[in-house]
Amino acid sequence: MPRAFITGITGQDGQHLAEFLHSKGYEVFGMVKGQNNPKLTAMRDEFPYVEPVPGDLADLPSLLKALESTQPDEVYNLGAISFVALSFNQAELTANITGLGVLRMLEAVRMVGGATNNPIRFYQASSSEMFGKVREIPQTERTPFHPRSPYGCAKVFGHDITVNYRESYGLYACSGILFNHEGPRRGLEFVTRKVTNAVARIKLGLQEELVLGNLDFKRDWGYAGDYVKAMWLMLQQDEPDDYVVATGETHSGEELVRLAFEEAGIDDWQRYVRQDQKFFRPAEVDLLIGDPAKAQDKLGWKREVDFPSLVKMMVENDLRIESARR
Ligand code: GDR
Repeated sequence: MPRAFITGITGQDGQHLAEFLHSKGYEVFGMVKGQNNPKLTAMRDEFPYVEPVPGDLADLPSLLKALESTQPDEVYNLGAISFVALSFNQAELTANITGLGVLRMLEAVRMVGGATNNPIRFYQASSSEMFGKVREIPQTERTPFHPRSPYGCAKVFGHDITVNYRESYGLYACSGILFNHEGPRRGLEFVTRKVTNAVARIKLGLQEELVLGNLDFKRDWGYAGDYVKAMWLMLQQDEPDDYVVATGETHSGEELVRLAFEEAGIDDWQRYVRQDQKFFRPAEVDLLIGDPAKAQDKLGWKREVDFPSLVKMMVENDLRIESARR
């Protein structure tokens, strides 16, 4: 049975990846931080096959112990402070966890190593936020980075140090540059889920308005369930490499809002939406659109869920959840 170790197991991608690897016959270990972490109980209920392992990306000895005790074949580093807006307020913490956390995990992988004929394979969750103020359209693996937030800066460090460990020590280390990926498991702080949840609540008469920040942005949005398959495929190749994972399409914030309201049968969405400065960021990423050609050609990866189907899936899910709460 192959063994996978995942950081960020309680997040959206950790859940999808655990489910996917379990279906492939993996033994799945999930790193859980803190004392009496409230997310642990929920994880045990929903994913009983995931074995929790204590550890923290801020603490190298804990990572060493975690890898020594689990002896994984594959390590997926999905753990991070992942909310861009929060990173402006907690920049140092973001640099420590989202940036230096990658270095600590790589160092643990290098030191624990794995069997000589079967060294540990490492996946780093890199992000389209590294492109920030984009230098090229569409963005590829060769597009220069220009991050626009402490989060983006930390992810650039994580990406570069992953490439550096591969080149310096011959680690099988891959960096997946994933564009935005969403779904029913997305946290309510992110714009897609915030919108679909508010739409459901407005439809059911539980909420009167939806307050947002800047809507003049464009994102390449895909479905998280599709994207975790690309992570796994990267670690099954002969050689480690870096890949952009994206849909190749871009949609505006306004389009997202309109579609979500329409999905719930509400056409006059402007009546319900208000903008507030408090949701604007000090610097914005205006336009992201990725070119997934390399992932398609070399990994044979392709997205299954398109943007309208994604919005529909999320609105339907929130209508179900919110109706049950009524
Ligand atoms: P992003 O996702 O920053 O792209 O990073 P998010 O959904 O937070 O923001 C997308 C865009 O929406 C605008 N926006 C708002 N965003 C939020 N969260 N709340 C609002 O009320 C709101 N109003 C407008 C934002 O300004 C932004 O332009 C996500 C994260 O998952 C990262 O961890 C990941 O690396 C990247 O995607 C790829």
